Amino acid sequence: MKVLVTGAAGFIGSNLVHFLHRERPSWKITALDLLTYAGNLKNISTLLDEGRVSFEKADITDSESINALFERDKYDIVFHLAAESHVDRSIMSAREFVSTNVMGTQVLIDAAYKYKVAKFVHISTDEVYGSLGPTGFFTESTPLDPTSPYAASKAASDLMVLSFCKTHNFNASVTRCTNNYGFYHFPEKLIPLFITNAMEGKKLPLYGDGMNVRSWLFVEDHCDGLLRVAEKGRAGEVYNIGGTPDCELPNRDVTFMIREMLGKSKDLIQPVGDRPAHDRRYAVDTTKIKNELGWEAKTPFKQGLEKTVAWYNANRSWWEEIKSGQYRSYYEKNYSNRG
Ligand code: NAD
Ligand code: TDX
Repeated sequence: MKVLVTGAAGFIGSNLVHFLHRERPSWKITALDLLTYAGNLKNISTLLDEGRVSFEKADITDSESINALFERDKYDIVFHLAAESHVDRSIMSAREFVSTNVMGTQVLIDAAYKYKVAKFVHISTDEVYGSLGPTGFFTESTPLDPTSPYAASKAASDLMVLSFCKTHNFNASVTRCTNNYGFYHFPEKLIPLFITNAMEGKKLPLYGDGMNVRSWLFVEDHCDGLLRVAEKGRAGEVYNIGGTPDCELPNRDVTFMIREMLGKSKDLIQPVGDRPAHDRRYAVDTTKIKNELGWEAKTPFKQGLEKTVAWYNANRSWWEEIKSGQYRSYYEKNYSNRG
């Protein structure tokens, strides 16, 4: 089986490459990534060094390179994760989000359709549904109502994929997961930022009242769901993927748990100005993937968070290098005007 993973040097993509290599050792995996600020080859370097996975540096918006690759390799399955993925960056500038997330997805599905890829898995997000009130869950038929430019670009790409299923009988499934956490997570998102800031004795900048709720999914559980969708998911269908029942928490509680696990004082928490149009709550109904594909999240939040904290403790050089580089200018820009 020939498999392409796009965004394979990013957080979820690199975890997926490790997972697929472990679970399906006979598969020939190509890891594709442009290596933007968020891509880091170190995430998959052990597999690359041992020649177990091959790497292609390519831009998914470059149709010539993408078509040449598909013509050469004739993939059976494509897992599409390459994206601009950070909401705060999309608020500063939306252009790259439309280019990569919308145009890049269109280039990939054109190539996958032309070169007869048997299965295309498009990795999307629960953010396309918008913001929930204090109760209820997003189901796969909840209308799309994205808030941020990031979420709008993901919604557009989902609809483009689903249109190919309807128009061309393209065999694609769309997955919409909740917030992931785990190893190799770029330290601009809440959990890795707060773990690493706490380790450095730096403030934990909590947006607004800290009561926005997210539903946390351990990245390995997510990878297991993606493999099931690739092998058994139905064409033209959307599958929500979410965490264990204890995973839905206000940011304030997640911050508290991180601080406690690292034995840091309450003074580290710093309330800062809110994100514009900050979605209040996300939570997904996962009945469909459970009933159809037998998938359920396995990792309780506290256990996953402990493993994640231990990983950041054991891999300081990985994140210290990121935080000392060009990422610093983004950090200063994002947090300097929040008061
Ligand atoms: P990430 O930002 O860590 O990784 C994205 C990767 O895509 C990076 O390695 C980057 O170099 C690569 N990339 C960006 N532009 C590219 C281009 N033009 N061509 C080729 N590669 C390019 O993101 P992530 O958190 O791993 O998210 C992966 C996917 O999952 C995204 O599609 C995202 O929307 C989705 N998702 C993420 C989460 C989450 O909690 N992290 C939740 C829901 C959905
Ligand atoms: O410094 C911070 N302080 C803070 O309070 C940061 C970075 C975030 N937050 C809050 C905002 C959110 O309520 O924490 C919550 C999580 O924020 P992010 O980690 O930026 O994630 P979110 O905006 O929820 O989006 C994530 O989940 C869905 C991913 O970044 C997306 O790629 C994914 O689609």
